[in-house]
Amino acid sequence: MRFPLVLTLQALWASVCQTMQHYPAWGHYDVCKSQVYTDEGLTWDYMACQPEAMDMTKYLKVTVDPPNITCGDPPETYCALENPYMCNNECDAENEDLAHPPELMFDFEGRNPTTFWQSSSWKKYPKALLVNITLSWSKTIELTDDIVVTFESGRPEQMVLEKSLDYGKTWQPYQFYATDCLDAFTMDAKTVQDLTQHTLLDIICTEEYSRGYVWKYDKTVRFEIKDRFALFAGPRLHNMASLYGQLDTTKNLRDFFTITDLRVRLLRPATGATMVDENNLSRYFYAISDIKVQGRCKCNLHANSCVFDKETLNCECEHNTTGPDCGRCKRNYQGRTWSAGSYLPIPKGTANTCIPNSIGPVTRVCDNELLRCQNGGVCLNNLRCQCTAAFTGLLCEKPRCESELGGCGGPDSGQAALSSTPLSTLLLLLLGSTLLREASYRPALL
Ligand SMILES: *[C@@H]1O[C@H](CO)[C@@H](O)[C@H](O)[C@H]1NC(C)=O
Ligand SMILES: *[C@@H]1O[C@H](CO)[C@@H](O)[C@H](O)[C@H]1NC(C)=O
Ligand SMILES: *[C@@H]1O[C@H](CO)[C@@H](O)[C@H](O)[C@H]1NC(C)=O
Ligand SMILES: *[C@@H]1O[C@H](CO)[C@@H](O)[C@H](O)[C@H]1NC(C)=O
Ligand SMILES: [Ca+2]
Repeated sequence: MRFPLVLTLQALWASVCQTMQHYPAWGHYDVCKSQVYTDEGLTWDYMACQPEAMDMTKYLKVTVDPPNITCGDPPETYCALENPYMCNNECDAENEDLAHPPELMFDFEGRNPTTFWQSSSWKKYPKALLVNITLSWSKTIELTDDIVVTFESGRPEQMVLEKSLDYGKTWQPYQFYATDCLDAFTMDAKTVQDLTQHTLLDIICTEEYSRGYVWKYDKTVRFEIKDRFALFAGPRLHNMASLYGQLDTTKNLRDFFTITDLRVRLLRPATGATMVDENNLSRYFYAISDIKVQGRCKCNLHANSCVFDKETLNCECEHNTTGPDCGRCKRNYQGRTWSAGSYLPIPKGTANTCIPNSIGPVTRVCDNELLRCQNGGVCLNNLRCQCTAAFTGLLCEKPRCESELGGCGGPDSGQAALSSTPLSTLLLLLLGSTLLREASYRPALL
């Protein structure tokens, strides 16, 4: 019996691996609950869930500081950075075709010519040309992809990307950008490739996106989210499970990718390789055609959708939670303290639902922190363990065959091989159900 079982195992494992590779929804946590048949009949099974990642620029409010730094009031003509005799860039706030308001950083791009926001020129040189572009969501969001700022002008020689986690009250730098990091910020130049799992949260200064005259062809400035994810999930992000596991247990890591606001601080415009031409300052300005921000509403794994209503984003909370981020229990559902859902165990996570007050002092059967359900069992609402098909008992401590007539059979039986082989939970589940189809099934006595 053992030999064919091993073959089945290998076949199963191969098909599990294939499913994981070809099934992009793996680990997406897109369902909050489902109906399941258990020993007690039809019940709800609650799972950790989160909204889809989306284009977050549709839901932001943009502020440019100082307020009158946007070009066109009064109208102005600009010259090209690489050619001071080419002066055909006109800005006039009164003329729709020649105006460059902030909204043009977030409109649909892909048309030709591009649409862009533009600042007035560096007329007050050598006084610094400082501009803040602040993006506010009034909602906590989690970044899922690189932030990409595309410049229509040359990329700035100095800039800082900042983030806020408290709706703009306090700001922390995310990344520094300069042609010369040491000179501009007294920081050593690094790239995201220099980071490791241990230094992932370091704030670096990079010269990658500010260099020299190549700007005509390379216009983007990035904040690399995916490269940071890859430190845990592997180069092609195929091991998202590992990343989710880390996010679950490390608050700092989770917070690093969480924001309510972003700020691009422009500190010095592109001047080219040469010195600043004081006779023709119309060559120096900032212009941005596009800013990309991909992310999802932070709902603490208690919602799979987030709606934009009355100009704000709100999680549609499940699991009897409430609040903009599902950050507390609903009234009358405070039977135990609120906690965020958990990505673990993979793939369905743990919902950590809020429970009614009336249940009174709850007798906790299981606990997710200590993972007391055994043999792959999952703790449901701290009230009971949901065991895999091969196990039973309050904490799934008993092999199911023990409660059947004749016990578990000899050491060569399939069940014995099963329980002595360390296998993933998933595999156990699959295998359990195939075995059960053959074995006669009897509900266990609790
Ligand atoms: C830009 O924001 C920073 C704080 O993030 C502030 O110190 C600075 O004064 C602002 N600059 C402008 C031009 O508003
Ligand atoms: C913006 O307004 C301030 C104060 O009103 C003024 O000092 C400054 O010159 C203005 N800047 C531009 C570019 O118009
Ligand atoms: C800048 O150069 C252009 C092209 O030669 C010229 O029309 C313009 O007057 C110059 N501006 C200044 C301030 O010299
Ligand atoms: C919330 O509470 C109601 C009433 O007890 C219950 O029917 C429902 O299933 C609960 N929902 C969740 C997600 O726990
Ligand atoms: Ca645009």
